[in-house]
Formats: sequence, C-alpha cells, structure tokens
Amino acid sequence: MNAITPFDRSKARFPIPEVATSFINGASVGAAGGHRIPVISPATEELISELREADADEVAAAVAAARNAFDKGPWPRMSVDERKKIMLQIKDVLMKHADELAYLETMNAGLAVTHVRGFHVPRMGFNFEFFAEVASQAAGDAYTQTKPYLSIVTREPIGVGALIGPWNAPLALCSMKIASCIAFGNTCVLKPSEFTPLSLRRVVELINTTDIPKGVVNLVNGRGQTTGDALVSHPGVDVVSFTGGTTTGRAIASRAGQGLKPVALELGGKSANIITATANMERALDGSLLGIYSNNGQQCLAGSRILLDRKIADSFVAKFVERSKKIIVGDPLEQKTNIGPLAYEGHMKRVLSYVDIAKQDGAELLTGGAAHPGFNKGYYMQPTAVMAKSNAARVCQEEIFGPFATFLVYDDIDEAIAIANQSDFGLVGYVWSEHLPTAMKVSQNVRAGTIWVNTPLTRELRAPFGGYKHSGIGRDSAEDCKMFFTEAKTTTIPLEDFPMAKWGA
Ligand code: TXE
Repeated sequence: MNAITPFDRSKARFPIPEVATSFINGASVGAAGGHRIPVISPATEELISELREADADEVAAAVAAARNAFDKGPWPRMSVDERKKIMLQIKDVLMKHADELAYLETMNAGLAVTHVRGFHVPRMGFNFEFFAEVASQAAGDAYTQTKPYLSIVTREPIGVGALIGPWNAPLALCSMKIASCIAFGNTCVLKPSEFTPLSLRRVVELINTTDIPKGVVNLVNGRGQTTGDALVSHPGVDVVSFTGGTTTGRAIASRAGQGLKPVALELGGKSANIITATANMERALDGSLLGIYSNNGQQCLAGSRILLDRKIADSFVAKFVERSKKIIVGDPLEQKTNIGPLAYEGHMKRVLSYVDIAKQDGAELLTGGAAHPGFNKGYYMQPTAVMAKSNAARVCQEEIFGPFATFLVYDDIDEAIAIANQSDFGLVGYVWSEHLPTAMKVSQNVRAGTIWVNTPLTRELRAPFGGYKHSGIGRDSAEDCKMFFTEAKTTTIPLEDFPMAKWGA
C-alpha cells in the first residue's frame, strides 16, 4: 500500500467537504469530534476528505427527525400535487449541480466521469420526476360484489424508511431509493457506503434547499456494523431498502426480521451472457464488452459469465481479447477514459485474487490478470478475461465485481440454459440471437428477474427489476415501489342498513 498523501484542495474543480458528516432535520451535523474514517481517491490514493461516523445516538437523532416529520409534519399530509411540485424542484436543483455531483462521484468512486455525467446523473434527476409522476397517478381499488357493502382500498405511506446503499453507483442507486420512498409520503434516513459518502452528502444537502419540509430526507454516514446496524435495528424505522452484497443482505434481513420490518434486498449477480451462433456477432461483441467492463466492472447486473456456442467460440474470444486490450484504462476525470480505478484498495486486492483462484481451478488466462502498468498510484486493473474449465469453478460461481470476464463453451442451447441456471444468483440474463424462438426459449427458461435480448444493461423503470434466488428479495418498479413503500388499507361501508342481530334487546 502506498502512503496516503493529502489532496491539494486548490486543484479541486468543485468544493469537496473536509469532513463528510451526517445531515439531520435540515441541517448539517457539526464536524467536531467523532470517529473519523479517511475518504480516499481511488484514482490517486490521496486523502480527499474524512468521514465523521454517526454513532447510535446520532442515528437515533436522525430517525427521530424522520419520525417527527412523518408523525406530525406536513409531508405525508400534503396533497400529492404539492409533493410532486417539490419532487420536481429536487430534480431541478440536482440537475443544476449535475457537473459538481458527477465530479464528486468520480473523485470518490473512481467511475469514469463521462459515464457518470452521461448516465448516472440524468438517471438521478429522472428518478425524482418519475416517482413524482407514479405517485400522482396511483389509484386505489373499490369492491362492490358483496352487497350491500362498498369496500375501498387506499394506500397510505408506510412511515420511516432506512435506505442503505453501496459504493458502486451511489448517485444512481440511492437517488432511486430516496425518490421511491418519499414520493408516496414517507420520510427517510439514508446511509451511503462508508467508502463513497461525498456525492450523496451533497445530494441530501441540495434536496434540503428546496421546499421539502425538514426531516423528510436525512443522512447518516458511517460503517455498516456501527451506523448501518444501528439504523436497521432502530424501532423508529418501519421499512428497510438495501442494495449491496449478499452476505450483508442476509445480516440486514435477519436484523430487520427481528423488528418485523419489511425489507427489499437488491444483491449480487453472476449473470449468464449467452452468445448463440445466430447472434449478430458485432453487436454481441459490443454488448458483451459493455456488459462486463462498464462501470469499472462493478455492477450487480454485469454479464460476467459469457457462454459461447462452440461454433463461434474461438473467433468471439479472439475479437473480445483484441478489443479488451484497447480499452482505455485511466484517470476517471479524463473524457476519453473507459475504465477508471476500482473503488478501494481492499476491493482491488479481492478482484485480483480471482486470477490465481481461476488458475487453480484450471482456467486459462486470456488477457489482463494484473494491476494496470503505468500507474504508481491508484487501483487500476487490466481488463481481464479467463476461459473456465467448468461452471463449477469459483470464477463461475462467485461474484467478482470487477473488470473480469469468465468464458465457458456450450454445445446446444439447452446446455447453455442449464449452465445459466447452475448458480445461486438470478439477477439478470443476456442472450444474443437473431432467431426469435431461441431468444424466447432463453427468456422463458433462465431463472432471473430480467432477461436482455440483444441489448446490454437496459433499465425500464416502469418494469420490475430484482433478483431470483440469492440475488434478492422484492423488485423495483413503479408498481412494486408503490406496494413496498405503502400500506394497504381497506375501508368497508354498507350502502344501506342491513338486518343486524339484536343481542340483549
Ligand atoms: O458491500 P456491502 P461490500 C457485492 C460485490 C462486492 C461484495 C462486497 O460482490 O464485492 O458485495 O461488497 C452497509 N448493517 N456488491 O462488502 O457490505 C455498508 O456500510 C447495515 C454488490 O463492500 O454489501 C454499505 O453502505 N448496513 C452490490 C452497504 O451495506 C451494513 C453493490 C453495502 O455494503 C451492514 C455492492 C450491516 N450489518 C457490493 N454491513 C450490488 N448489488 O450492486 C454493511 N452495511
């Protein structure tokens, strides 16, 4: 590990806070005291900020603010149109600061700025517009079948949400959590990853410059075991939404279970990307490279197990390797960069450890396999690909979460589907084929929450997104988020007097 040097603040393109604190009830918590955790730039290993960790008391203060805003404040009681107006104000203020937020995200998470500014930031803005619209169009149900009764079903906000986010795409993922939670009249406490607090700290500050009442959107910063656990277990929290690793998801679900809190978990993946002999090879190649390498390879929906029809395997691998070698790895602030550094040192070591794990399982290293030469600082890794011997290999079964592709060869589509399903995960699946029955066979038989046919990484917010098996519990979509963040209430009223027993008369 290189020595950590402080960042020269005069070089910053936008202000970076010296200390990332919690933000509670419309105000920043003071920077003094507290347990400090260094916030490191993965591109330069410089100390860019410090995180001041929220302890259990500070978490309790954040939950109390959210609780008070929910139990007594105007937000859940406002008309949906008033809430919508504020959600749109949030979108506007965030998009006015789009370059600043993209900069903070790039500095802290190492994601290429063009990717963040081009995709994550517009998605963040759209999340607020989208869920404002969803809430404003939501309708209830009425039942008239049982005469003389009318039963109406309304949906009410569920209360205080604990929103826990990961480090791989903080703005895109956590903005969705905030927007889908508050749109239905709830309040929340967000806990970003301790590795990437900077962009979301600013987002919550900006949200609180709008007409949103104090205490609706709060933020606590800190590690999972301390701040995160205190938040999930706090009795003032009604519902928990988590995106992150499967092991952590288990711990959170069992903690939430003790409090009988509903929990939504979006966890890992080891998704099959099936390239058939009937694919448009050029597009399959483009899509497969994006599917595994974009977002620095750190995405749950990566197409990380690339399954090749034996007939096209050699030529596909040759082209994939050739293109992998030409991918631009470098400073994530540079416009031309495709892949930036991995998010933190421990993660890079973990990803690189899979090169030896692959070899031990008999895999052939096709390209990459080491830290990227030419950088004496930063967590840069070569785009890496291996050909595995069998789907039982650890590189085929474990989520690596970096620019690391694993290939396998199959002989017919039934075998490809069987391999795809031999996994504890089931988040997404990809298939490339110009032959509709083949594509539909994959879609109908691969056990995953989303299947992409001839396209990588397309998110339709209206449609459910989430995982089968160990990839999670619950779904994100307009309807699913409404169901998750609201309680159903049935009110029954007879439309005429009916004969009632007269006990004691
Ligand atoms: O994330 P964690 P980690 C996968 C990926 C990665 C692995 C481990 O394979 O290599 O998970 O990543 C908070 N109570 N994904 O360990 O721990 C934590 O502070 C409450 C997939 O770095 O899952 C952070 O805010 N909170 C993934 C958040 O959980 C707790 C994205 C996520 O961290 C907690 C990230 C606790 N006990 C990693 N422990 C995806 N689905 O996209 C931790 N946290």
